[in-house]
Amino acid sequence: MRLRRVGVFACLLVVVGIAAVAPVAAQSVNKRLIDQLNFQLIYVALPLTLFVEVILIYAVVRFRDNDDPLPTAEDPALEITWTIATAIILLFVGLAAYTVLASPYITPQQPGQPGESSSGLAPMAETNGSASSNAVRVHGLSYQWGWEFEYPESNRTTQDELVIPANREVYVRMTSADVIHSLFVPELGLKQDVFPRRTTVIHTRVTEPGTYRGYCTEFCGAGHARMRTTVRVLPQNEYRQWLRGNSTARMESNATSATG
Ligand SMILES: [Cu+2]
Repeated sequence: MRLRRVGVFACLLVVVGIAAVAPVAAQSVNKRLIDQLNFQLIYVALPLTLFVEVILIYAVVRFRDNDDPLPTAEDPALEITWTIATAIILLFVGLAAYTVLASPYITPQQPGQPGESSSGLAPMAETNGSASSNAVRVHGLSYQWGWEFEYPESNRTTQDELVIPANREVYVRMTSADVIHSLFVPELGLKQDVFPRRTTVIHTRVTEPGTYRGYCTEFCGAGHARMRTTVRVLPQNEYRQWLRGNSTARMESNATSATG
């Protein structure tokens, strides 16, 4: 009777635990993939943890006052069962993780061969043959201690701010002017190291317009802690306006400086 009560309590804990870690709506495709994987793993891990804990507590209580313990009896059937059960669980974890890792969003095709892009923001070749032709491409140059982003569709460059449209495929091709940096945007599930004389790529599609914080997660010198980025995600029409508005402004300022 007491055991049944413990069982009911354990089931309640599982339900409450799963509800507590249930993912809220993800802001990008990348984040959704990562959240789904975490959720799947928790589905497996929570009941297993409770199962082990319940057996442990039961054994401690049940055999707490045993003056004459018996040696453990061999039970081949039981041993084979738990070996196979463990193998099935590990296989599930491996497959679930691999499916996410193999996604072109989580692991985009990286062009970063040494010497391929040795000149900073020089025009870069297409990353991915299968990428849709209307994907947005941005070039990012990291340095001690900041970011410069260049938008090939216009003349615009931004400092420490990446501006991208929502609901479009986005590729950010990045390189470093000096040491190793990285771009980490936790809320969007993005994290990619950036190397000098190499190109690495972030591939995403953000579903929720908004402003997200980005950090450098490779220790890159005295200013590392201050190396922050803002990712501003605009609705598509606002993004087009932003691109147009700025390129005009730049052309005007170029014309002014040319005549002045
Ligand atoms: Cu850095």
